[in-house]
Amino acid sequence: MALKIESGQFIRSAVSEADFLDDGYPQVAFVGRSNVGKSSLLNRLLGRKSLARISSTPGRTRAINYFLINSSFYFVDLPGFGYAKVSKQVRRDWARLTEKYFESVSDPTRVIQLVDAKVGATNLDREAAEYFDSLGVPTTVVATKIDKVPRSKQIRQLKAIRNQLMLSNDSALIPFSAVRGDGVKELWREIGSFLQHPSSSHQATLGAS
Ligand SMILES: Nc1nc2c(ncn2[C@@H]2O[C@H](COP(=O)(O)OP(=O)(O)O)[C@@H](O)[C@H]2O)c(=O)[nH]1
Ligand SMILES: [Mg+2]
Repeated sequence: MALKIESGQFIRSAVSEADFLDDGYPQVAFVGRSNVGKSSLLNRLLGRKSLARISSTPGRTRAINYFLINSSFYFVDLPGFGYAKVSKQVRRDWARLTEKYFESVSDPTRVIQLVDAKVGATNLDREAAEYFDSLGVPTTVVATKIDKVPRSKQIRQLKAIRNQLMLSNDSALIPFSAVRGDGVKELWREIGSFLQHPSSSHQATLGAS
């Protein structure tokens, strides 16, 4: 069943913990390296070009951007990590904000981790996957820009990403193209099943520590 987007609304940018939202709505958090295709994916999922563009306006690329969808759940656009052009200090600040987000959020959270299908999973992607795993946050991996990988190489490339991220065989790896629309239905299905049964494993893990 495809979720119908009735409304999507930019709520706020958070640059520090004080601005985080934790008000009872489930949160679907999107993460990935800069340039991985996150804005394009969000635009494609929401069918609203103007929404994800908000995240790329100056001052907001390093922030956590919250969008309220259908007045019932959040899309949380986390800052892109591993952007080569920024200083180490700025990179650390980004990592810190993301860590603070996961440490403080108590609402059910699901991570959608984006990996570039053509580039494959980098060390940073792998570190991120290990981090979410250590937190016990359920993660769905999306291989973006699949249209850039020749059909004959897709299976091999997806398998490589699985290995690099040490994904178990039963966890989803969704090939996605913002250009062609591949994977849109599959990703909405994943998000929809999370929203129907928001997992409590994240809180259980955090509560235990
Ligand atoms: N061929 C192709 N290019 C894409 C796709 N998604 C994004 N891109 C391109 O990749 C670049 C980065 O995309 P963007 O969505 O801004 O990435 P972000 O930095 O993660 O938000 C842009 O030039 C996009 O046009 C895709 O599915 N297929
Ligand atoms: Mg972007």
